[in-house]
Amino acid sequence: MVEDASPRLREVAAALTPFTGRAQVVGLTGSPGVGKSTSTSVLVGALRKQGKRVGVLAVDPSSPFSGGALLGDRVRMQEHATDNGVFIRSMATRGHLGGLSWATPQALRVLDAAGCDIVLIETVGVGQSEIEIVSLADTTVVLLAPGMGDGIQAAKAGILEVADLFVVNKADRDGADQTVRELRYMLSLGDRKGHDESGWKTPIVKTVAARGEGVDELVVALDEHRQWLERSGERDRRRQARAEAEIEAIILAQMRSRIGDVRGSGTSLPQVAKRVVAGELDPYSAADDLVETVAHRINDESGA
Ligand SMILES: Nc1nc2c(ncn2[C@@H]2O[C@H](COP(=O)(O)OP(=O)(O)OP(=O)(O)O)[C@@H](O)[C@H]2O)c(=O)[nH]1
Ligand SMILES: [Mg+2]
Repeated sequence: MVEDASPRLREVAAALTPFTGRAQVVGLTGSPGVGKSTSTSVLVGALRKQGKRVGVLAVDPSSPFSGGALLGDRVRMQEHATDNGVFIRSMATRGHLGGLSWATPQALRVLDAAGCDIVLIETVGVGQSEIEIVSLADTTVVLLAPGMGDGIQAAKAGILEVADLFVVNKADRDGADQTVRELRYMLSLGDRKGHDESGWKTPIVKTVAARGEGVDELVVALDEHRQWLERSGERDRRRQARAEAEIEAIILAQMRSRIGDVRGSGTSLPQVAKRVVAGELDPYSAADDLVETVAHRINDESGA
């Protein structure tokens, strides 16, 4: 229903709400091929050993396919496929649904209400999706690999600020310690500028995901972050911001889908635009008229 944007989703979301808010939402992001899926899979294994129920959303913002299109991921996740304590879904969000921001929070709500203790969201770090994952996750994990110049790139892309936790994966390769040093140095610069007044010291975990090495440390770091989020009140602050963003997205989507509606009252985007072009109306007044009309329309529809 989430993927098809079913009209009944509204009803379902309302029914699920009392059961939500329990899962720790962990976003994993990083450049293509850095080892996100491999890490996710071994993380699932480690979390299952602790008896945790785990949800996985693999979000591919560039793929027009949905419903489990990331074949590579599915193969890698195969070992968890028959485990009732694991739910895995590949989602594609560009295309008909338009953006990570729309479908992913809904899917997240479903997994949360289904009793997942932790939900892992994997997404390729391609600019916008990094920012979007941050607004979704309680804990954002940024993965890097040695020899990709990732340390420097991370600093440039503003990733240092969004990461709660760094993973330097492929530590079996040359240059892993160098990458860790670069990161540590750049994080220390951030500290001096007062970036981290909140009291969380961003850990850097070295892993060889392909061999499962370092994963226990990663699990510990994730749990420490969860505890810190609760203690510091930061979790609630982040969730407040997340809810605000979600509500805003819904409002904007509702507005956007209706401003072009030419039925009825004669106030629609093309119509007021025509009057602006003709010099009969200024764009600000046109916007005011349109917002008012759309608000009435939304009210009428939800009242009906
Ligand atoms: N040497 C080495 N290779 C690894 C390690 N972890 C993963 N790989 C390999 O790196 C490749 C990419 O791993 P994935 O887990 O698919 O990476 P990803 O970040 O999910 O990739 P995309 O989803 O395509 O962005 C695979 O061939 C993995 O086997 C590691 O620790 N060491
Ligand atoms: Mg992957």
